[in-house]
Amino acid sequence: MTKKLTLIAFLLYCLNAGAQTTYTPTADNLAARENFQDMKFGLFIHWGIYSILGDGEWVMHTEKIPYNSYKRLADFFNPQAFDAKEWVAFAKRAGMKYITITSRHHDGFSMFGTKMSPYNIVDATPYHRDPLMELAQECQKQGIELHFYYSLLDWGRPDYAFGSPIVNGKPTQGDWDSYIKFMKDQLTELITKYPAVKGIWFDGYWERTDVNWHLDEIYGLIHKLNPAIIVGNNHHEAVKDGEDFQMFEKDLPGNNTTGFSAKSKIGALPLETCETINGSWGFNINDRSYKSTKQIIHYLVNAAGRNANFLLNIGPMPNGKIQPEFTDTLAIVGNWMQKNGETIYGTRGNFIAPQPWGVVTYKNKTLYAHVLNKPQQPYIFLPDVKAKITKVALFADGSSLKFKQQPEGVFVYINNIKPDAVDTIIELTTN
Ligand code: JFZ
Repeated sequence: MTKKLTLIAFLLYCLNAGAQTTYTPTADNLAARENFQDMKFGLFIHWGIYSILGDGEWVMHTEKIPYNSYKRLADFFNPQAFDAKEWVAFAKRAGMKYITITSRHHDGFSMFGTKMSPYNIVDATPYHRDPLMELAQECQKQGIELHFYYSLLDWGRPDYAFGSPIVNGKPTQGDWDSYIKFMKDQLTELITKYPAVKGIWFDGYWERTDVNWHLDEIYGLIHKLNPAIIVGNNHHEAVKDGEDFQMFEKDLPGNNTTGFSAKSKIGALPLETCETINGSWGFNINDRSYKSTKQIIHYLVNAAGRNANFLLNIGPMPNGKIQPEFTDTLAIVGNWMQKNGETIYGTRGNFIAPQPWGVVTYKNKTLYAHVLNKPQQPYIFLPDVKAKITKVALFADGSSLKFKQQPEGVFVYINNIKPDAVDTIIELTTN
């Protein structure tokens, strides 16, 4: 009996393992993944016609606005103050290496010039310009990567069939094949028309787990058009075949404070976690729960220490400007990155597990211990350091620190140093 069960388990395992090995990333794709991990810090942007209402990107749903009424927002969307050059410069100034922007959110409005639907910024608004094209060109010019967020879920298209109606007037009978084709056509536009797009960030899968999303075809198409594009999906589940990175939402990998990261077992792919600068993704005029520079830096350092990128979100205003609370905070984060970026960019983490006092990143032969919380003891302990440590110094000024290496790990004595208010970085050199 047990033997039989073992055999069945083994066969199931083989089936599963087989399913997971259909996609073989190209060398370019593997290089793109490495590069992605080196970048560490990105800017997430939620911007759409919902921004006008200043109540987040879910406003159509939360305020139960019928689709046909919601669509009128397009008539007033005219972001005259939008300047792609400013946005890209702002991200760079903050120390960010890539931008991930909503090309189409759940409301179904395309923020780019698409031939596949008239419900897009070029054809349906008085603005008549394509901000994503301007952004793509500017990113290329200023040397920063661009990724597109793309919603699988659509709150208005008649061919998208909902499991249960959420928004008034939303169709429940759809034409699934037509909808899948529509998405493929739009993704083809996004990948072939916009210069230097390096990633696609899917969302909305969780709205219908009972349908066939044809992810194999969608991912296959993306990789056929450009094998180096990295694909991720915010499905809150274990990574699926054809994906190139794994994402976490509002949680550091391994944590589950949100309740929806339970099924996100950490896999072997590059990791990314996203979080909001206040409490909202899309512009929210009444949200003043701004995170401090210290909170943001800690999030970034904690992510890096867990081998993950940090994608920090802002919701620009409907006029195209970024509110000063965000630019002020991120300028300070940028100053910190200018000084300390060496201990973040290009590093890897999780070589030493997160400790009560903080985390460790490493690059080449150097370990960077980030002391985020003052330890009770006069020392910090780094377990499992097998390489011989030849020197330990304070990263800020290079002054040497006393240390003791044992088979179990390294003790670094920090009782004589003035701790940094944000992050005391200690550099350990190995031979
Ligand atoms: C999703 C979007 O719905 C949201 O608007 C934003 O774009 C964010 C980055 O991603 O957020 C979700 C998605 C699913 C759940 C929670 C938040 N969920 O299933 O609990």
